[in-house]
Amino acid sequence: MIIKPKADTAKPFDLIAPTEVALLEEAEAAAKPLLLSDWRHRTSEETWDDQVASGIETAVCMDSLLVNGKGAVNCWSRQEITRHTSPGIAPALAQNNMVLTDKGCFPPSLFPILLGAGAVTNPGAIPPSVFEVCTPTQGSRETIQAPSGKKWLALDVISSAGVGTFAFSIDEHPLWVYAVDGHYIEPVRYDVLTVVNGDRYSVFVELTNPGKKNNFGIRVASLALVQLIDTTALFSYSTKTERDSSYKPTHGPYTNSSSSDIISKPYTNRAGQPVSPEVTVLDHTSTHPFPAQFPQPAPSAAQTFILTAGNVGNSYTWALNATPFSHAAFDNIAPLLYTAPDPAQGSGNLTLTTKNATWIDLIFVVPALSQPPHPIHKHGNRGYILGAGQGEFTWPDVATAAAERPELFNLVNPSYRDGFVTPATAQAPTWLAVRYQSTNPGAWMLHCHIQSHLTGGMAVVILDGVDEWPEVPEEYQN
Ligand SMILES: [Cu+2]
Repeated sequence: MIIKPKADTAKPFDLIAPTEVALLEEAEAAAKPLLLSDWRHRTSEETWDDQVASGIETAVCMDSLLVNGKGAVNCWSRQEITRHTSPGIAPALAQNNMVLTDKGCFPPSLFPILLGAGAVTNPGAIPPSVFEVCTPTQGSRETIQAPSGKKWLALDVISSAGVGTFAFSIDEHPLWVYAVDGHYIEPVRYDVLTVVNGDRYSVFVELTNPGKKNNFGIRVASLALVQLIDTTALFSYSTKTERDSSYKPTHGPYTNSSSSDIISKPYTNRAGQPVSPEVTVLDHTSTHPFPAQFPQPAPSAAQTFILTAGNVGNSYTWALNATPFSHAAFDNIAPLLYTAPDPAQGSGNLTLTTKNATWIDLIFVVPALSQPPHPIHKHGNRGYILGAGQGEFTWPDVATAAAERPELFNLVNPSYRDGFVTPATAQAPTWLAVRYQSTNPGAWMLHCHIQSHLTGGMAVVILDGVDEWPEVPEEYQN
């Protein structure tokens, strides 16, 4: 489903190529979707049962990455697994005389060690196909064919991943990012995008690569420490050498290791890491809305919620705000929308209450070490990413923090998104500050977009603008 902007919406295309605005508009109107996803052969129910039986988050080990639903299981050689094992996890593996499995995953027996004393786990309850045995498959490969004779192609890069954070790039083609999460930004040009679950990046690709190559790799590699996995799709177009005999469209069965028809130069290696210091990588906060729209002077927050995120008890139970969200318990009560809470009643760990038209600060604090980034998603409206930092969030609110550490905040033109990624924790806790205006009265989920974290309880409900909730008509009440 493509939602087009209103006709009078200002577009930032003259900041990309002032003399080619019409060409860019034409490309935008013909934008092609590029859905990135991860694929697991076990169903969600089987995965949940594996997790309960083993006490280990088995959902994190995938079978393949897909581009527009196409791909194949691709088993890396032992040499490639060894070469690309992240320095972030190599010492823990070496200390315990372990290596990544044939699927490129953490060995299940590493989890009890990472979880520490008190964790009740049973790695033996996990079928070998989940973490260890890699069985290659044949599959199809997506080809993005740019129309010939055009200067620009627009792609909507969408992550529908359950788990993975991806490094995304097109060989030899920098990406002009002009919209994120369905909102125009001041255009920025990068070689590689870091794409988390639920992200939408609209990009222009300039079709002017000199030379005679016509096939370029579209690279998608997981950045999660927990698994080495990648895929390659094909980007193909005709330049003026349209009848060049070297141009051979490729079709038919495909495994990732058979990408010998792609001879273009990648920006990233198979672990998603830049191949040289010159390669530029877009991170999640370095996009700024076009036109600038954050009110000046910055509004002050009527309420600040400090949410403590992380594992609770075992590796598959999660909380966004100290208490795991029980989907079953919320299924068994009357919908929260039916009764507007008393604004004076305040908030609990799992239901936050706001008044309409007020500005709200959400501070996500990740106190535990060795945590992955959490792509937090808010339903109902977007928010501004004001700042992030390493170490404890020791202040009562953003105003106090920004007065003391102004370099950690952007209160002028902050990134405007509906997903907000907490920084990964290594040796220190981290935090992320988001501000939004409560303008959409209703009961909205705020949750981690990693599917297994959401299933494991990493969610709260925000009851926005409760002072403006309408009466629910009686025929719906009963
Ligand atoms: Cu998460």
